[in-house]
Amino acid sequence: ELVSAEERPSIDEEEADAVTLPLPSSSKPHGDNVWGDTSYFAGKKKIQSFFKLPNGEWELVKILSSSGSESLISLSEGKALMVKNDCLVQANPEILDGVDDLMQLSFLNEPSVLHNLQYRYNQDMIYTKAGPILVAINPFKKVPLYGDDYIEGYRRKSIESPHVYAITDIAIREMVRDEVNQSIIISGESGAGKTETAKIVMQYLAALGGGSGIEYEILKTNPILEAFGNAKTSRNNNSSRFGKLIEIQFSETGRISGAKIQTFLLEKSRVVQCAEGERSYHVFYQLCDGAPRDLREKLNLRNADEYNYLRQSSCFSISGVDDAEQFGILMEALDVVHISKQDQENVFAMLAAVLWLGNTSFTIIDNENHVEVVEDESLTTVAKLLGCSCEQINLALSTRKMRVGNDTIVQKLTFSQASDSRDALAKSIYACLFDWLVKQINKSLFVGKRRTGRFISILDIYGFESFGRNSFEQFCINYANERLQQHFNRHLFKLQQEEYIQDGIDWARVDFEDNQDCLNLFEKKPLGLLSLLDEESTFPNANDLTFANKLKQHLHSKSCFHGGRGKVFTVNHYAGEVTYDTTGFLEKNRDFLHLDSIELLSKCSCSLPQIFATSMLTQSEKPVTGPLFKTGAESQKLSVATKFKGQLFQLMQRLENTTPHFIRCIKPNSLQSPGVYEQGLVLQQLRCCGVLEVVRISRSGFPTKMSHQKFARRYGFLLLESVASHDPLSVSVAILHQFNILPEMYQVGYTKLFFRTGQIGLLEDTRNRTLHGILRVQSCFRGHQA
Ligand code: AD9
Ligand code: MG
Repeated sequence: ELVSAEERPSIDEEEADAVTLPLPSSSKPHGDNVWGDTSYFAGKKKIQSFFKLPNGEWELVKILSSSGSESLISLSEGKALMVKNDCLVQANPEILDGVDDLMQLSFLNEPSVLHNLQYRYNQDMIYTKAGPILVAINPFKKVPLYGDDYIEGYRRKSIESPHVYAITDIAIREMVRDEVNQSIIISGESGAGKTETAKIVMQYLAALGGGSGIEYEILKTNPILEAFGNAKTSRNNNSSRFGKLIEIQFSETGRISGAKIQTFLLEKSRVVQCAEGERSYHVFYQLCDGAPRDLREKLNLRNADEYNYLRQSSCFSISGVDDAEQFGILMEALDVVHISKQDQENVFAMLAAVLWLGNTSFTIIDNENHVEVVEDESLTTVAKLLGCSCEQINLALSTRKMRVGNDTIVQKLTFSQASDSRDALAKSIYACLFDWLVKQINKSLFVGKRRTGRFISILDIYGFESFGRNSFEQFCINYANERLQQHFNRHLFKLQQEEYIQDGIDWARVDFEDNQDCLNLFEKKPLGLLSLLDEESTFPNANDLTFANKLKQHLHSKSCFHGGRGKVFTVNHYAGEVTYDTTGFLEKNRDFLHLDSIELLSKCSCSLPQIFATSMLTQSEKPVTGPLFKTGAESQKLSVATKFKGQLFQLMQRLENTTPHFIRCIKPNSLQSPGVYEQGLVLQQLRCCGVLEVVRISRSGFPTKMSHQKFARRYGFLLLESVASHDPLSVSVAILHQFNILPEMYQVGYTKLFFRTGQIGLLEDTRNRTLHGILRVQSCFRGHQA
């Protein structure tokens, strides 16, 4: 029950202290233990506290007695211990254990947040709000939180605990209410649960906006993209090796009308090489295990362990996964998205061609190490699957045509050059196949006329990566994450604060970590990481070492950059330092496919290789802003990094025009096991994605806002007494008074009203109840008339 400001009892000093943030104003969000300000502990009798154990984990302990600078605490196994007060960090009262929004915690130190999340996680409450964002901790087991009953519960708002469904519901409502496109941005480490979360979002959207049947098609894109774009890695048995943005389109009546998928940076290298214990893309194993007999014969298929590309990592199966069964699911899904049987067979033929290509071998034909392709079953099968002759393949892989003046000369390749060109061809066929499939799916999901309304985009993109050895892939991924982090910062911190200031409301600035310096390090022209990489990639005699030296020469003065010995350099990312090894950078960035190979594909009699060749050639003819590389005698193409940067800019532009909703996925352990919660691992992820700062800023701010006009229009009809003046501001203020909204719960700006969390919810409830009542009365009335 709300009481007006006058009636409220005054809060005495001691109580007021307990509800304010225990944060010294100078504390910085990052760094060790900055949240654990123990001065608040000193001299106060609090019952619970956190004590750091020798293994670095925090334990919740009881304070038995406290004097001066020391306290007697009781540990879980019943032991009592005398410790210095500065080893203790203030815990929240038990009544706050497991609150569903971290904003409700009185003490927002790291151990308190960790404890709260763990408390919930132990009871399968894997979702927790952190102010405006949703934190999702991977349960690594089936949790009873999904399905029709839950969907219905969230739709009718009879269930209130934080959930992916709840955040998706908000996105739908805001799309309709504000007529603004929405985005749901899911981030987190590999294995944290992004892809599963994206599917849960889609499930809810399909349930609420379904009806036309297209939602079923949209859901069926998941098994297809996962078969072709996911693989078992050491971190996740179903790791997405590409980024994905799926835009779900709605008609004006709120029904799903179509969808569009955009993918980013597929990890091509996995097709020809993968680490011990990992696998190549799922689809290869599914095909080898699950293809029906006639398809096996047509494609001359063998078992997975007979293909070099699959054999090298000595891992063929994933526990709990039946690849043959998955193949059935894949074929069914391909039917649903209208890929014809003929096209499906063509797709499988390309997969088989890639596998057989990996089995082709070379013989040395002269004493200069030049080679020819061995004419064996592998070669004849590839030729048959692509629709060309063995000799054409031999020429494409073992020689290179060069332009010298007006003449074309043919140069023979060495063993390692020929192996590289074979692998490059295999990678290109696979990458083109992936792009072609996405294009076909998009055709099936897009019907021009239906696309008149709004959309909700779901972004599932690889999170920040830092491994023992970091290569070009991590370089691109982490760059993408810097951009996303800036988007996140801008929305949650910058825009919010700027808006407060512009609207003239009372607001004490809160500092946040700005990553602009790091983005500049990547993007500055001509002396940024990407420009220097592109420049070095155009020099024929450059190598990974000259590239590393060039970076050190030009960037040594930048605060986010540190040169290392030899081929390494370190970038100070928002989420921590990462040391990159430049080995392979230039080659991966150039991503050569020799014109000879493109020509080979263009001359094949099968349709897909021809399409791939055309797309490779036209891609290079597009107007470009970055440097061009010669891929062979004449063809030119964009560098991988430049293309990726372009895609990212486009992505950011698209997201910029939407209302974002953020879901941060957290991996509780590295074992992929249920029930294990490693505090250190969780803490590091919470720091990386700024969860704690978000809570801090949201709690001290006014996260909900509405213009005076909109507010007056939306709630004006609830006024019981007429207002003297009808201008929106007066009406708004009258509403606020009528509902006894406490003065500290809102701020009146020049153009907008700003509210603390939860306040608008009260008004919305009343509005909905009133509208419901009016509708009921009207329908009763109509019933009587009839
Ligand atoms: V990667 O960056 O693509 O390597 P993701 O996408 O973050 O990664 P993914 O969604 O694939 O992780 O989740 C990894 C595994 O965790 C899944 O295969 C499930 O076994 C498990 N998982 C994730 N979320 C849930 C869930 N809500 N319920 C049950 C889950 N299991
Ligand atoms: Mg994934």
